Amino acid sequence: MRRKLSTSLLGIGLATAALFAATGSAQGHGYVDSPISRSGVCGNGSVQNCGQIEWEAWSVEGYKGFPGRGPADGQLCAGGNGRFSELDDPRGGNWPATNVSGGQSYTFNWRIVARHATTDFRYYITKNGYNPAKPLTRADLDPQPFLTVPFNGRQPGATVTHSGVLPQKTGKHLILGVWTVHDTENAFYSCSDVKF
Ligand SMILES: [Cu+2]
Repeated sequence: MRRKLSTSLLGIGLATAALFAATGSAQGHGYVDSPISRSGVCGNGSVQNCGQIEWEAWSVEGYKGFPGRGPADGQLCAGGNGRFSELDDPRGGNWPATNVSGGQSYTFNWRIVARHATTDFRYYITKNGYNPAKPLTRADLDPQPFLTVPFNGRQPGATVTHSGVLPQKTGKHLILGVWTVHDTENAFYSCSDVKF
């Protein structure tokens, strides 16, 4: 009886590992871990009840071409993926936020699980007067990214680090990082809550 139970548990474990491996190779990608993104705080357990994203912080993939194309307003942080809709929930403006300073250089970091050939990385930030208790829309963002890092089709490393100067802001803001893949129709979207 005991042996039978442990064998079936082993079977479940192997099935889970196989599923995880398949998902990882087919869809593995990346997310921002500095300043830590919503995917990151869900993945490391510091925020609870995030749903699926807790297990695959790197999977926020949507159509590329933001802001002209890409995910719909209100679905930007989940990259338009309904199964990650918890990322679009503003939680009353209470997502943990990384303290930052306007006008100072900041080191941005992506954790890359699958090193796709890359067009560029772009970083957008919310306008002055942004309300963190509302879902993110294009109208909430400064129209131009404050940092663009062209890759011209090159492959990134497993971690990617960019330095950029943060704009002058006050209070809570959201940084939307967009990693555009060169040879697919897709991009990765990553929302990081910050406080100036
Ligand atoms: Cu990928």
